[in-house]
Amino acid sequence: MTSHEFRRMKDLPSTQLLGSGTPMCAGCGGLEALHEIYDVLGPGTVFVNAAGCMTLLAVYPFTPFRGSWLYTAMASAPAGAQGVRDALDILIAQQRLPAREDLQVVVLTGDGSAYGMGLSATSGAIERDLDFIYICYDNEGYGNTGQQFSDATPHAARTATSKGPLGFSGYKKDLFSIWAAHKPAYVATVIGAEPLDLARKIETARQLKGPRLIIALAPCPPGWDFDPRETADIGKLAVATGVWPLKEYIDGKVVHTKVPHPRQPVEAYLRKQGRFAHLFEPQRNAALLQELQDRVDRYWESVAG
Ligand SMILES: Cc1ncc(C[n+]2csc(CCOP(=O)(O)OP(=O)(O)O)c2C)c(N)n1
Ligand code: SF4
Ligand SMILES: [Mg+2]
Repeated sequence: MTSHEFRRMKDLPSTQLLGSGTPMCAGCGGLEALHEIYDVLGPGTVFVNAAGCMTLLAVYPFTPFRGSWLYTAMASAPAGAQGVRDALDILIAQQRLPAREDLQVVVLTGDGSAYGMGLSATSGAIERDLDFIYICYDNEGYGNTGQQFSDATPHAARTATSKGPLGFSGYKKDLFSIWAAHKPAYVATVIGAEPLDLARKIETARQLKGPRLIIALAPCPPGWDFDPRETADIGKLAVATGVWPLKEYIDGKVVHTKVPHPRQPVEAYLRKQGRFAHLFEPQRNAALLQELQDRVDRYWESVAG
């Protein structure tokens, strides 16, 4: 989003901007990444959005973007993208739309859709070689409905639906590998706190055709329980500790674009977030902390060399 567009957004009365007048959270890491992504993609973008926090960005007929916005059910965004792509192709074929005015079709959903409810529709769209970019802002839970756990929630995190002494018993699904197994045009992980890495990947994705996925880890102050001022620091720690590997899949190969060396202890990342406070208080859970560190170490050992 350009500063001009952002000013335009702020100039709107809040009731027009966000319907209920409720602003999105300060320090939203998803919004930070989306600002940066839109700076590269630009106004020739049609967003196809499934229900989640970013849905608050559009209240008919307003959005803070210059392009268009289509809202779909949680499981259906890639199907919506297929319809938009088909309509554009037909208009171009019938010379009712000049090819130079073609638009980039971009699915924008949270992890609830991308890792879970929408995965079947996504798999079908990749299979059909749909020409679209899928942006998942991954706040590791159902943020909009109060941070219930999702398929992207990390092991041991406390959520509204995993409040026990050990937090979430499951493990974060590996969406990057699930997409890569479909052999699409492009898959990348990004984070708003590393804007140069992010911008290069969005530019790469923009120039390719076919199914392309961008997963942006999205530090979420209320869901992860930290001060909104810490969003960038926590994002950088996710990378520096090796918890969020920055990588891309292109031409059939996976490349790590930023290898943290030496890696900081995972604890430095966990300590900053209330959702992991039970690992430190009332007493330190050394075994669980070690398990979390071991998982990260094993990942980096498996990709070394
Ligand atoms: C089929 C369906 N189930 C549940 C909901 C209620 N709902 C709206 S937003 C949301 C959370 C979505 O989570 P995610 O995709 O991670 O986006 P976030 O809210 O975190 O931005 C849910 C469960 C819905 N809209 N549709
Ligand atoms: S709940 Fe989290 S993801 Fe949703 S708007 Fe707030 S900070 Fe952003
Ligand atoms: Mg989410």
